[in-house]
Amino acid sequence: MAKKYYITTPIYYPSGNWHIGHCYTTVICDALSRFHKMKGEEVYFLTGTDEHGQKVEKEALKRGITPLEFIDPLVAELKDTWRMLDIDYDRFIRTTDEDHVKCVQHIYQKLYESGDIYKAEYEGYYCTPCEAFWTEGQLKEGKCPDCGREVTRQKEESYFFRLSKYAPRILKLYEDNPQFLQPTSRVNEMVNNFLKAGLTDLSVSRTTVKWGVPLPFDPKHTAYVWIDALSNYISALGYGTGHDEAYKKYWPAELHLVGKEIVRFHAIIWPAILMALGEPMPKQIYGHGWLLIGGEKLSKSKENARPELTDPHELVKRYGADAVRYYLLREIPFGSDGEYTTERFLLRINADLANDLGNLVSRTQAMIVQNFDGKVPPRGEAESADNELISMCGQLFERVDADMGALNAPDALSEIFNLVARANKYIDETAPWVLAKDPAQKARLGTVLYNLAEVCRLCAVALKPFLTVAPKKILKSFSCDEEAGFDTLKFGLLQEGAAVEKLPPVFPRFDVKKELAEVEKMVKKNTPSAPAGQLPLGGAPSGASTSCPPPASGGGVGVGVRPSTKSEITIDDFSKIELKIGEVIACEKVEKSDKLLHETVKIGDEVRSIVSGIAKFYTPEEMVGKRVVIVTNLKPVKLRGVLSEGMILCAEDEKGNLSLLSPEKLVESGANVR
Ligand code: ME8
Repeated sequence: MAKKYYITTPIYYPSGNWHIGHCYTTVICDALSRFHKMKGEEVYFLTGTDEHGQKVEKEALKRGITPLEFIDPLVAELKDTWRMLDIDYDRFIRTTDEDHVKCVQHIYQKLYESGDIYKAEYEGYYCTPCEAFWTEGQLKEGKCPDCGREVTRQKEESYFFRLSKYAPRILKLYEDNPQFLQPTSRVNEMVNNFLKAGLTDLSVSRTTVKWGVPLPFDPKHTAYVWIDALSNYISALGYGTGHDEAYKKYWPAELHLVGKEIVRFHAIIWPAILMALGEPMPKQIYGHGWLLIGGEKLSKSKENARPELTDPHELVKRYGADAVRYYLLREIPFGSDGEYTTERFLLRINADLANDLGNLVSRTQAMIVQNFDGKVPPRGEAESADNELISMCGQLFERVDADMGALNAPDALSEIFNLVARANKYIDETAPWVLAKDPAQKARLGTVLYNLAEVCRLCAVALKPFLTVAPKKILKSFSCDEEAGFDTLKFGLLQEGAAVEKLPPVFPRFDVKKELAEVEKMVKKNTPSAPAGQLPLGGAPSGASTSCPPPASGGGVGVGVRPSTKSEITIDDFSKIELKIGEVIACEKVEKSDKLLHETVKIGDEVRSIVSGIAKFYTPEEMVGKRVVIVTNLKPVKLRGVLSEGMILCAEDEKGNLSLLSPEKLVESGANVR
């Protein structure tokens, strides 16, 4: 029997002004869903919209229309965004769907009958944008601790869910199933910020909000939007509706992928509801990071989501669905935040898609057309120069599968593009244009071109879950089945003699300067006062480019360089220092230190722990995603008990301010610095 794979995105608030950050969760889920489908699994991929609640009620009232008249066009726009990005979901659920409403009422009725829901009076604070309840003690300076906005005081009759009762079972759930909540940092957050202190019962109904699901046992109350919303994961499968075949087949979900700000609803409230219902737990909740602009979450409410720069429709129209999907899947280290700028986006797609993959395909096809009349040449005998390339092809699926098993699309793509890079190097090593001049080398030329065509085919198949346009074009141009699955990821299946068509460039190469100038012009036209330096166009977040300093000991931190006076060294002395580019994939403060940050840095395939004395100049959030220069052969030391396996370099000004050194262009982590 085929393995089942049920995967969900959160359901989106119909807020409109969809930005590229909204697309992040859904594009990853789509890639995972396509990947598992290609493995032959029975996949159910769910997404949708979260339509009830005070926010919508107020917006509709303001416009003098009904909530549905307000929501419907926004839902249509979101569906259109998913169509443009080739999101292939199995169901788009709306919390206004009849079967969903029926399921929510069933859940409330069941919990009311079992005594897990009881009536009392709610007194506390409510954040409407987050649709979250807070006690006075939880507020930060009187504002919502999550988003920092105003809260309103509420006092009303309400039904409560006995959340407090489930705290010990939730803690045990985390302990017994380390995979349940990932990455592990989110477990610490849940335990330290919420569970340790004990949970209070949760107000789960409102009498002041009319736009919601009426409670079956007391219809003047409507359901709390988070219980309504979370229930979508099982209502979509027919739970509680009398038609629950899909529920029996697919539940428990393999994965709820959500943004990190909504982990607490998914990792505390949702398990407690399921426990109260006596239903099994989802296998994993993964709280991913955010797309940032200038170090802040890209967000409509923060007004950093500029349509000219971040509207997915505009981006897809200008650069294509593959480019947007590729950027989202490749650029942001999974689990961490990642800075979004137009420049980074363009550099990434130019470097990987247009240069590396695009050139490999077009060079291979051009040489086959020129030398073999547009037919795949005979494979011939492999020589030792071919071994490494062929062996990488043999390992491709296994490696990509391991990365996708860990939900790590950036690493999976990096495996595929390592093969592309190896093939481009193979072209330089075997110099087919030289072979082509010597008729005695025709068979060898055929073998080289066969191998290259095979790499193109294999990479196209492996890329199908991630990109939806170009891989099919590439497969078709080599006369291969566009619907090919992973069973075809074996070296040597390409048919000798099959027709090869020379494609026009599969990925256009964008002129970065020109694009940036055009985008800036558009922004300025729409907001003449926009200060150019604050637009997310350039390489680093505004106001926070590169920096860092050292504690005295060997490990850890950057060196301030002054025009000075150390004794002369020879080039041999200098060459003893190994410098590489690293990418900061996670960062946190070192406990009890106001100077030190602890970074996790990816250097090529290696991940290292580094401690740096830069906490006064950079926040951990600013550090994540930065590419920095690292001394990699420094003897490891422990700083405040934390291992430091290298030093991040910084410039230091006269006042002792530190600024990180970063490569001026986008350079892969692991690159040598010399
Ligand atoms: O939270 N970077 O809906 P939502 C990455 N309705 N992801 C981002 C992002 C950014 N800058 N901005 C938004 C809700 N997202 C609830 C969910 S589920 C039962 C109810 C992601 O429209 C965000 O993290 O505010 C979340 O995963 C998704 O967009 C929907 O957010």
